[in-house]
Amino acid sequence: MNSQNNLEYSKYSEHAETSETIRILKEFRSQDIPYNRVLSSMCTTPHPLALKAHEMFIETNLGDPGIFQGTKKLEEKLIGMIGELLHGSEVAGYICSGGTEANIQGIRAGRNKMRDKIKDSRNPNIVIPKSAHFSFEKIGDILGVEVRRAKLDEEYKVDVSEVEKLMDENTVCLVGIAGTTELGQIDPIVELSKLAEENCVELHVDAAFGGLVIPFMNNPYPFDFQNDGVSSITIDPHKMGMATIPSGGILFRNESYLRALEVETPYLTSRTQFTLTGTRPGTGVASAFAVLHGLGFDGMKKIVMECLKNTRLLTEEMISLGFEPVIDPIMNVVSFKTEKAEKIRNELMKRRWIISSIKEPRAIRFVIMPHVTEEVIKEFLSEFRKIINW
Ligand code: 0PR
Repeated sequence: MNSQNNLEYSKYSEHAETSETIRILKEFRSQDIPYNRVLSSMCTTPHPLALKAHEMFIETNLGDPGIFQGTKKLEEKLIGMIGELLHGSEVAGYICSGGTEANIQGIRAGRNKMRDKIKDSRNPNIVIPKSAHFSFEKIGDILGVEVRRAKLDEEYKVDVSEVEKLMDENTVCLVGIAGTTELGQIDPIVELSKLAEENCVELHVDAAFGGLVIPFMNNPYPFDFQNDGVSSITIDPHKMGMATIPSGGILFRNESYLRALEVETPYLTSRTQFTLTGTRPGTGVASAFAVLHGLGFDGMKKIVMECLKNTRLLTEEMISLGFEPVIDPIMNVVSFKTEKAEKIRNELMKRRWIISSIKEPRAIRFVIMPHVTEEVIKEFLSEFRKIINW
């Protein structure tokens, strides 16, 4: 903040700690449940580097990149870094509000590029796995595309033969998920990519969660641009990237997808805009860059490995209590079968512990983020043991 701003704001910051305004803010904020009691969230406490960067970029607006030229360049650098992680050589994309917006833009670009190639341009459809995130419901509604849901196999991966059955001459895009919301499962992206290529349709990979987990695992599954059929990837720094909210990522194989999203912006410092929102914070860019650059590949790997270790710890303890995981955890998401899922969740909620439940199959679900340490898991389990004996 420059000195002029300091002068303007000084009257407000006087007695800030004791003022009525701050008291009210603290009162409401204290009603939120702290992350160390939340075992269901894909978001986490921002990394200290992210916090510092957020503060530095607090007033930036990438909706007007002619003003925030440095922030725009930083975004390009970050997209390049993520693109490299995702094995793309010509990637283009941007940092958005989250996985929902990234998925909307991925499908929108694919639809726009395919519009003139399908039989009936007014009736495009996409084929997604049954396990897809609910953001695809919104996509169907907003974009006017028919959403066809393919069945899963016994491991809860999309069944590629079912995807094939649902495709027709109006299919614009297939979707695969690298890290499903409920189970952390990875769809057979390699096979989906071949199918997309054979049929000349786009393939969007939703790696909102898994995109910043899989690359740091031992023997990572090839879910990214190394498959020639993959056109776009959702990858969210505000999940495992430990960036500040909002920070989502949409990356495309090349710039032609951005061109398919462009509208003219007559009076701004830039001539066109390919983003969904207009005004857009630079904090997500800065905080994501700070974490990825500051920690580097090795630092990220260390954090992911710790989360995977803690996931195994929780899984072993739950098995010893008689619970069976729906699938052997692949990443730091794990669900356990139980008919009493909702009851357990509600009982824990009363005690201010947050887990989630899923319906198919009925199970309780955990996401072992960096804030879910070994200590948190042990504390949780001691409370959990008390409530499962009814
Ligand atoms: N794609 C996948 C695979 C996701 O898991 C999610 C969100 C999205 C897209 C959408 O991302 P945004 O929420 O950033 O738009 N998955 C989490 C979920 O629905 C989001 C979440 C995060 C929910 C923190 C609760 C929470 O405390 O479970």
